[in-house]
Amino acid sequence: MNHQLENKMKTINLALALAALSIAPAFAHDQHGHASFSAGEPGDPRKPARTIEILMNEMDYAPARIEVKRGEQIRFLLRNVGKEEHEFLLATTRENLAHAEVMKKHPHMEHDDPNGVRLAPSKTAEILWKFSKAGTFEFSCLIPGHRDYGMVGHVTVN
Ligand SMILES: [Cu+2]
Repeated sequence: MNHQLENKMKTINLALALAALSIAPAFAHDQHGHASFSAGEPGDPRKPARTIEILMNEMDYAPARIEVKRGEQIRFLLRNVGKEEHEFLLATTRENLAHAEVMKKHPHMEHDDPNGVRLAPSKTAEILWKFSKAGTFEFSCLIPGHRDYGMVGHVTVN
């Protein structure tokens, strides 16, 4: 390899390393030390919540589209009715796609963040979430391949 090409390769490797570092984690901490999330915040169990049941299967969610009002709390009742493990990760599309790249390298990453869960077949879980931000968010399964096959749903917050 000539010197010029070698230097070019080094630059590319550095750029890739920096890109990997800039991938946002599922949540970050703000200046007060509180976790902050892209799709709102964990719900308050003392406050009212609307329950929405979501079935997870190969390879989709039902329903795959929901609408909520800004500030509304939703109790997601998640049921894996499929034959494989599936996830429900609530975030922005951008964050989920970045997370999916990480999961290609670490497909068995465990999730027990407040905004997501991984469920074995026939298991159920609940996620209480407050949609404090307006916008369009998504829930998806980031087990390699699943999102591309259709495991993505959308939440519109008005
Ligand atoms: Cu899945």
